Amino acid sequence: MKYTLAFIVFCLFAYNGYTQLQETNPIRINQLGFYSYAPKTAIVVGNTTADHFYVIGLPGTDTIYRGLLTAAIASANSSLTTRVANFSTVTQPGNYVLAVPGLAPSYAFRIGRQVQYPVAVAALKGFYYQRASMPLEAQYAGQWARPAGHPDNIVFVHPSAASGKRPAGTVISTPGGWYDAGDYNKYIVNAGISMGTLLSAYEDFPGYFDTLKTNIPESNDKIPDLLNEALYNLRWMLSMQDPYDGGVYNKCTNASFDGMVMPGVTKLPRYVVQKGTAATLDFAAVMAQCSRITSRMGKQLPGLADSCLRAAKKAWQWALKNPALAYDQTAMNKQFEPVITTGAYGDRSFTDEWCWAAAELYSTTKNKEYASVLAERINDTLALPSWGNVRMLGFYTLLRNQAGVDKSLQPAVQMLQQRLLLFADSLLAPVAQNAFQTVMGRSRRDFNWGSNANAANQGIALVNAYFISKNEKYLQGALSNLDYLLGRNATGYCFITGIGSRSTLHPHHRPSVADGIAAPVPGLLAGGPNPGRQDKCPYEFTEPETAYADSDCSYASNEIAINWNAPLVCLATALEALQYAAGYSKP
Ligand code: 9MR
Repeated sequence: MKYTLAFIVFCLFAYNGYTQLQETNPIRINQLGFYSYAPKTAIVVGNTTADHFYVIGLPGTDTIYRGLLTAAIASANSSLTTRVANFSTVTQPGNYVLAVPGLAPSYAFRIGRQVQYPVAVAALKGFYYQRASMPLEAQYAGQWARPAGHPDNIVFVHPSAASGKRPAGTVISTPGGWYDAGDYNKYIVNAGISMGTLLSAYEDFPGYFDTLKTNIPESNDKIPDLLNEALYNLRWMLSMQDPYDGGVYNKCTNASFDGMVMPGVTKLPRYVVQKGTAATLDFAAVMAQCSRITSRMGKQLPGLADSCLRAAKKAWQWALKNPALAYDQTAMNKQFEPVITTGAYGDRSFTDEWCWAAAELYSTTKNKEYASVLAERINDTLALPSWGNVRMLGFYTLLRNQAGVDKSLQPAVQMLQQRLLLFADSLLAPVAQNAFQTVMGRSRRDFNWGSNANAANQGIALVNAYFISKNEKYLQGALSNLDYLLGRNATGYCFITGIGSRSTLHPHHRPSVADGIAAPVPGLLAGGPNPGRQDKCPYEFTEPETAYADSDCSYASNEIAINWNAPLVCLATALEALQYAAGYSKP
């Protein structure tokens, strides 16, 4: 269908005008695009008098679809009002813009198969750019190549971590692993949830990951790249366990944060600090999960599964002797020197870590010892995973590995399935009233430090509900949150560096700030709207869903972190892997 010449001319004019403007486009849309047979929604923000919208094919000016905007919806999470443009009936593969008379057209987007592949692969590659202790070479890192930083082969045992065989000042070696975030420290608690999330993605879709390549140095070996990447961090984690007692240090860290410089510029002393229950149980969980996965890869990874399981069991034993040892950095600093001021990840409740570690160890060994701890925890309340609450990772694992589960646990596992579906239903219930029609934003509490990880983790919970029920409504919810992260949100940003037309450009990420390259390191998920604004930086907008500053000052809304990237990898790869089974794409 052709539309009127006047309208076409208007659109093109507005489009050219728009590309010179830096302000946010009022049409909020997934900036990558849509699977042909999946739901397609854009959100028009602000007061528009037009009632119609148009989907226009590119290149050219053909109006492919004309639709009605809904009535205005007042957002519960800001003072914005929105109108919804649904164009799910457009299925023809191609490139498009969405236009509303009187407004600049949307960014161009694609309809077709594998449309979320760029974000899936970039988010996984993001971990490579976080690697400590090795140079990033141009053939893998492109313009973001850099020398190695933080060798971590001379690391001091901090007085808080002293033990008989390793007194304060002992030198140990804990090289490798990923930098946690925008800073250059390495924290076991946060590595734990990140690894658990990535390894779960692998366990859910091993076939998909067999062929997913990220162009990393290990890409030509016989191991999937997701596992290659995870193993880089796993080997570091193994070195964080005290071999004499099985306890695991909380972190490998500077005393205080490095300045905004490239890795390796500062050569300040590094320490391992205090062992703790959360770190040790998270470690046990990751090692048990990795053992289960790599036990089928004895040829490629000889001995690894056994080493991981031994490390997991040893950590578990230490935790039994120290069942609730919190990492309290303030208290620690009153007692020991040097004072440590880097991130704390100071968790104080451990029932969730016990649950996760028990679930992983049980699923790997089917040993009764772990079953009994699991039985105590299996009816605990469901909550989205976060670094301070990892219970759900244990539940996902249990559901995934329920074949052969002990009879005594079976009724609780059945119930867990039903409870997860109810949890997922509670995520879906408010979507219709949501001004952005996403699961994200069901409550103002969704917008905290690292809010974008909530969006991704909600999506993963829904994917798990889909595994149980095969009900496509859960995947729609998951897709709505991927749309959110890719631009259908109150800020108008795609929150993944290097993806989409208007994405995060100035993350609080030391290499991106210091490397002298205009474009940020790609594939990294910004923290997202956080009205707490703990960084005290200037924010143009301050309401729950708009409190986001694309500025490297803003560590409370614009840092990147491995525990935010990991659920993004998991969500994007799940949808890519499921697109055919769900009928969203035709092979
Ligand atoms: O993600 C963490 C967030 O939940 C906390 O509120 C915040 C303050 O303690 O710390 C965040 O984690 C940071 C960590 O402590 C150090 N590396 C950067 C992390 C992301 O900002």
